[in-house]
Amino acid sequence: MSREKFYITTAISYPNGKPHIGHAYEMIATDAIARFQRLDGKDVYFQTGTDEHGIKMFQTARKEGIPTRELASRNSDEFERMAKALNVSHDCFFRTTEKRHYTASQAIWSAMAANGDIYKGGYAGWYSVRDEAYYGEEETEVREDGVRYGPQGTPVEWVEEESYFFRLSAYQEPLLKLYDERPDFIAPPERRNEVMSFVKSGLKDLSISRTTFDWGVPVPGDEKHVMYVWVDALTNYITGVGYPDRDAPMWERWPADVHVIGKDIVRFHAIYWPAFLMSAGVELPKRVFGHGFVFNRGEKMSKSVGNVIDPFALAEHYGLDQMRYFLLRDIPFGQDGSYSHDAIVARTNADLANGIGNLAQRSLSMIAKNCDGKAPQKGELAAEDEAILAVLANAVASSRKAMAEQAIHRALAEVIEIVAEADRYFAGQAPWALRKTDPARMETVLWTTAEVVRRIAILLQPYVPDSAGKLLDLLAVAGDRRGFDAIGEADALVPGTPLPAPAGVFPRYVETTDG
Ligand code: ME8
Repeated sequence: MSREKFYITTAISYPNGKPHIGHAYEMIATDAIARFQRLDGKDVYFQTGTDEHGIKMFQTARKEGIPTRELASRNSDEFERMAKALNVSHDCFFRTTEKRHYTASQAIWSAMAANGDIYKGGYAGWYSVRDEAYYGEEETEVREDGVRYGPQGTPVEWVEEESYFFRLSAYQEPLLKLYDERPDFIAPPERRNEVMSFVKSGLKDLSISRTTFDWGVPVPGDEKHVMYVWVDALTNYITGVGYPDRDAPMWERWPADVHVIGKDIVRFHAIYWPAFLMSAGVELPKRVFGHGFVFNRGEKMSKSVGNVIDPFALAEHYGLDQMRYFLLRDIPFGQDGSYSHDAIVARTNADLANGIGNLAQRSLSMIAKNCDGKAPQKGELAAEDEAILAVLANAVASSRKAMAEQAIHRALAEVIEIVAEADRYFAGQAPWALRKTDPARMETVLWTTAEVVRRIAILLQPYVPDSAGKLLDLLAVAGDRRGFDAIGEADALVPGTPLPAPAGVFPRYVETTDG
C-alpha cells in the first residue's frame, strides 16, 4: 500500500545576511511538523532553501564589493549549515540560482502569458527595496523624519520603469471564492481575515518584471527584463517537485500540504501565489500557515539595533533540544513570542531537566540497581498502572488532531502534561518503599514507569529528536520501532531485555557567575 504523501515547505530565506533566530524558528517549527508526519507513517517531503535573486541581494553585494553570486553562495551555505546545526530533517535545500529553477520560472511565466494574464506597461509607484514591493500612495505615510514609509514600516522611493504586469485584478473574485470555499486555505484565522479584507478592498495588477538590474531570471522573449523576485521565489515550491515536467514522478507530491511562512509574507502566499497558479493552470497548495514573529525580550530584532541573536550560539549555549523545546512549547504557533534568557532557563529546567529527564533518570537508575540492569518483570497491572498507560494510548490521536491544524504548542503541551501525571503515579506508588515489602510489585511499577517513558519519548521525537532518541536508546528500543505505530502494547517494553547503563539526557541549566 502506498503511504499517504505529505509535502511541507518553509519560506526560502534571503541570503543577504546571516540567518537569525526568526529563520531558525521557522525551520524548527516546520521540522517538528515534518517529523511528526513521518513518525505518523506519512511519506514526507520537506523543502527549505534560499531566495537568491532581487534587488536587495544585488544592492547588498554592491555595498560589500563582491559579485552577487558570491554573496548568495556564501550566505546560502550559512543557512544550509544552520539547518544541519538545528537537526532539521529537510529532504531538499533549494537554491533559486539552480538551473532547473530558471526553467521552471520561465515555464510558469509562459503559462501565465499564454493564459492572457501578462501584459507590458509602464510603472510608476512607491517602491520598498526591503519588501521588494510597490505600494499605493494611500498605503504609505511621510513620518517626522521626512521619509516616506510603506505599510511594513520600511522606507519607500518613487520608481518609474517599463514593466510587465500580471492581471491580478482579474483574480479578485476567484480568490474570494477560494477563501470562501476552502476556509482552511489560510491559517490561523486572523491571517485569513486580514487577507480577505485586503482582497475585498480591491486588487490592482502587479508589476512582475524589473529593468533596473539584471540579477534575476530573464523574462522569456524579452531579456532586458528580469522577473520580479517574488515570481521566481514562489515558484520554488513547484520547481522542487519537478515543474514543468508534470509527468515526473516527483510531481505526485504536488499540491503541497502546507507552506509554513511568517506573517509578513502571507499576502504573497495567499494572494499572489494562488493567482499565479490559477493562471498557469496548476493546482493550488492545500494551506498557507502564517506563524508569528520571535522578538528578543519583546523587541523586534534588527541588525541596526544590534540585538540579532545568533542561532548557532543559542543552540550551543542552552543545548539544541532545549532551544527547540523552548521555541515550540513557549510560543503558541501562529502568535508572536519573545525570547529571554530567564524564560528559556525556567522553561527547560522545569519541563525537561526536572520533568521528563528526572522521571527517566530516577526510574532507570532504580531499574539498573534493583533489576540487574534488565527491563523489569511485569506482574499483573493494578488499576493505577492501567490508568497511566491509558492516558498515553490516547495521546497520539490527540496530538494528531492538534498537528492537523499546526497547533504544535498544543500537541507538545499535551505530551508534557502527561509527564506530570506520570510523576504523580511514580511518587504515589513509591517503588523505593516496595523494594523490601513487595519486590514483585516494585518491578511492576518500574516496568510501568519505564513503559510510560518509552511512550513519552516516542511522542517527543518531533520536538527534541536527539534527546528523545537517547531516551529510546536507554530503553533498548529498536530503530524501526520508534514510529507512532509502535506506541501500543504490541511494542511494549519486554521484561528481561538488557538495558544500557542509564545516563542523564536533559541536563539542568546551571547559572554561572560570569553569565
Ligand atoms: O521573506 N520571527 O525571506 P526572509 C519569525 N525570501 N520569523 C521571521 C522573523 C522573525 N523575527 N524574521 C523573518 C523572505 N522571519 C522571502 C520569502 S518565500 C517564497 C520567499 C521569517 O529571509 C519570514 O516571515 O526575509 C519568512 O517566512 C522567513 O523568515 C524568511 O524571511
